[in-house]
Amino acid sequence: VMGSGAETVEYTARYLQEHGEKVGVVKVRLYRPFSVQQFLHALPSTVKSIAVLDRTKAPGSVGEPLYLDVVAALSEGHNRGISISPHVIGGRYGLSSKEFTPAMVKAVYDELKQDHPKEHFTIGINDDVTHSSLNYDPAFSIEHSATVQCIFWGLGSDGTVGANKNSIKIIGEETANYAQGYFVYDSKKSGSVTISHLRFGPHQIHAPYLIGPGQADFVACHQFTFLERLDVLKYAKPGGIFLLDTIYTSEEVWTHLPQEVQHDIIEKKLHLYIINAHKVAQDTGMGGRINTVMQTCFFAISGILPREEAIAQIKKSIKKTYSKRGEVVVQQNFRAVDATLEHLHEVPESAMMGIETLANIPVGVNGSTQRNGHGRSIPLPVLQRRAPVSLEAPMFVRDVLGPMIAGNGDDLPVSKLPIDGTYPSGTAQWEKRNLALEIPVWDPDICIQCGKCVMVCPHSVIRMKVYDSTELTGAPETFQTTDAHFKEFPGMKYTLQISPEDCTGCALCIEACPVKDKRQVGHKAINMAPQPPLREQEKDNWEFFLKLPYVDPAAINLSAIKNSQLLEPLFEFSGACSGCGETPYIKLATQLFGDRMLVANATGCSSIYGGNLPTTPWTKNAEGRGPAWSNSLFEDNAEFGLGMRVTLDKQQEYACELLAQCTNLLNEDLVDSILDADQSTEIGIQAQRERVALLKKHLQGLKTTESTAESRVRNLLSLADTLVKKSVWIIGGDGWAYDIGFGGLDHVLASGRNVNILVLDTEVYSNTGGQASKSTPRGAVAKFAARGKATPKKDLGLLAMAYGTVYVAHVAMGANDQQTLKAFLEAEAYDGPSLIIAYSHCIAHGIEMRRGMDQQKRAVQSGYWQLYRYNPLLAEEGKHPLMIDSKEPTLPLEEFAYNETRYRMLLQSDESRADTLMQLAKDDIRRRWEQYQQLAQEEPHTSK
Ligand SMILES: Cc1ncc(C[n+]2csc(CCOP(=O)(O)OP(=O)(O)O)c2C)c(N)n1
Ligand code: SF4
Ligand code: SF4
Ligand code: SF4
Repeated sequence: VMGSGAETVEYTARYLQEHGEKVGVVKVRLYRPFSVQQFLHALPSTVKSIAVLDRTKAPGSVGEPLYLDVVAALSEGHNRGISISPHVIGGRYGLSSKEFTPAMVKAVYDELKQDHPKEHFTIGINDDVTHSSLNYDPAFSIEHSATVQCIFWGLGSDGTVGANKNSIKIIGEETANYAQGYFVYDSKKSGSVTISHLRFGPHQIHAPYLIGPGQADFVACHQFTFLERLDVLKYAKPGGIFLLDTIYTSEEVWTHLPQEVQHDIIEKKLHLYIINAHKVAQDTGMGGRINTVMQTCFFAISGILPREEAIAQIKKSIKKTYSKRGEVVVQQNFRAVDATLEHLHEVPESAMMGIETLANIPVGVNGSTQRNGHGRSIPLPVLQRRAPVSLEAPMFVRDVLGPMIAGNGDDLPVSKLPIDGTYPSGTAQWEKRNLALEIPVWDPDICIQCGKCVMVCPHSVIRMKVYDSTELTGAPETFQTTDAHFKEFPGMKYTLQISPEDCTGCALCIEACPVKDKRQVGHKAINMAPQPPLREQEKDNWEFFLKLPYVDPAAINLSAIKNSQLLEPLFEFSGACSGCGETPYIKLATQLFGDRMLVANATGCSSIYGGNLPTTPWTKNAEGRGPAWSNSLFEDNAEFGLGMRVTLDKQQEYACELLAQCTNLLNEDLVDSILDADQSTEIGIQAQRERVALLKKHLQGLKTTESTAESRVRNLLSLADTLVKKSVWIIGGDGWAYDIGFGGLDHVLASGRNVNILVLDTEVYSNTGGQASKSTPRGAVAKFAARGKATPKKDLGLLAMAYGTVYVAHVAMGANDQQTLKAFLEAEAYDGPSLIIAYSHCIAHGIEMRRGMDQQKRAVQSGYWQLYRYNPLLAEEGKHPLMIDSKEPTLPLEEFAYNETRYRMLLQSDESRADTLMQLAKDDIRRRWEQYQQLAQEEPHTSK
């Protein structure tokens, strides 16, 4: 074996040797050049059989690379007269980041003992297709009994991971113990589940793998809601400690635990400790940061250090970390530590009602009553862990995506996975992450039905519909409705509805609502309220709402925000950060063009929240039409999208040829109307769709025996859909567009082809943690620009405008949603390359995310971000192609910039440099404003 698995094999071999087994391992440290001599020298003459492990797959080869080298080396050894000739088998391990544990190593050694071991095997997956995998016992462990193994369940950005890293540092540096930590995240950008695997102990730790099921001495759950959907206690070992953050008291908590959790606690005889960490944090001025509280609990009860020493170490670490921020912060943290110890309780057995009897009740029996130890009649648990996805979800979602959502994807057998790697769309709707503590509540009496809240929602959670009153039959009692105020829909009803289980609580919608109730200060037409009491009711309302029809896009003028927001989004519930500034733009594109859209997505945040397993937010409408999406690479996305366009154009051209050739077999009027169709409007597109449907029906009914005609009909049938206008979108971030994919982007802009390029400009590489790109403006702090970026932002829009044939728009939804909508419509309508550069606020900016849209407004008011549209069509009409849509800057740049940590940081660390860069940044703004004014006044010329 070589590489990452070697340590695990070595220490398992040592363990097995200590237990009398005759096993060993050769670690290959230098692979090339492969030294036959050294290898043979390392093999003992007694060796009977060898399993060669490769962490790679060489399809079509006789075996994997190291296996082939070993077989060849032994053969050469034989030629050189070395007499050993062991039996050699080869196996793959650790592919797709699969775990490789001592249990798996033992299975490999066990296989070698067989009379007829598998010649080629896999370990760590359940391959029920080729049956090459070896079985192993996951309970096998080689960890030293003095090593304490701990698991922590947290929610991305709740501080759990940071606190654990700190614990490792404290224990590793300040005590004689060894420490180790692994951190496992799911694929969401934030709001994700994190599992920290920590080991501590007096002996060196050689365990480069995660803690296995049933092996943890200590399990902490920092989010109570996880219990309802995740098997948090699967890691706990009998007699272990379970620490739970909960709002319930010792007396109350038991009945609020799902039955499966109760069973685990009883069967494994776990010690249950509880703390109301959020309350302790609030009361001690720590706000929502529960990390110090939970860390203190861990130190107090895990037994790794004596309690007094542990608390002293925490306080020492607090002093070291926070003294720079002043004594007030240090004392605040000390108070949190002391208050934690006062509020941390072990739940006594007497509070675990009817504990012995309950242990015998099978899971699934509930709702009845039972006498507890004090003779009181108490209700048996009514809660059960819910399935990861609804039982109404399609089978593939239940059987394959469900286990992935529950964190058990590695256990899926190979036969369950799609054979060609394609996954269905529309799957994010089944996740129901229930992240929001508070959700918006609509006040229909004061709502002006403007659609602004719907437009900004990054997660497509808040939606509005206009419908006939007859549709209200069967509506839940709490379903809210009011008269619609749309001139296109007289006498109709209107509802604004949110999906309570998909809302992330970002509050962007609340901030966007322009209506303030004059009678009630602080009350708007939507307002935040706690989610738990509303959840069931709003879930029913949402389900009813989903069944109401969407309006026909052909029946409305799409250029008004309120109309556009009646359209169905075909991008929903993504795992982007709560309040993300990128996703509202993508959602808007799908509302306008989603049923005929093809998307080429660059790598970046948008490819992660867009197409990472287990689910995808890209979805389809009731007719089954939705965007076709694919992600190629970071560097080639523009060309990838251009390829889609060229292919479509070629297919359409061929379809037209075939159509003309088949005229004699078809209705001539139909053929002509398809070939001459005007598809510049939604009405025109829908009419073409109907004609193409008719054409396909005709073609399916045609009986022709003549072979040329038969093949034309067959080909035309397969290409007919390309006769309906398609919209190609090339989407990515600024790292892609300004930097790594710029060469390709420029090539595509120059191609003249009809593609729409959407640049989600966060001004940094957001997905990889905020590295500077050429879009990062002067003065902003980013990774690789730690002292504030010294050079100005590249003007991508200006470069594109230089062609004269490219539609270019610079937009910021939070500053001017109407201009954004206009730009999207114009870009798509333009028969050539279009480039929309969209300002996207981001967690990387260090802002209060709920104020993201307001920050966009400030960006425009200060001139930091200009709004404009450059439309080559206007030049053809003799008009100015460049329209500046923002006003001359009025807001001092500081009032935008110093709202953001990325600018404030420099002010704090190096005020004089911050001042210098701020001055230069202001000069950049002034120069750009003057330059654009000049451009907008130049005599128009046609370049096309
Ligand atoms: C050629 C290449 N280099 C680096 C990466 C790693 N990588 C993935 S996403 C990303 C950053 C993307 O930044 P940006 O394009 O600005 O999009 P954002 O994440 O901000 O939406 C990087 C560097 C990669 N995938 N390919
Ligand atoms: S709070 Fe955020 S996620 Fe929830 S509906 Fe409003 S904008 Fe959407
Ligand atoms: S933003 Fe406010 S007024 Fe406008 S639709 Fe939403 S709730 Fe109604
Ligand atoms: S763009 Fe920023 S806010 Fe949006 S998902 Fe990426 S990191 Fe999060």
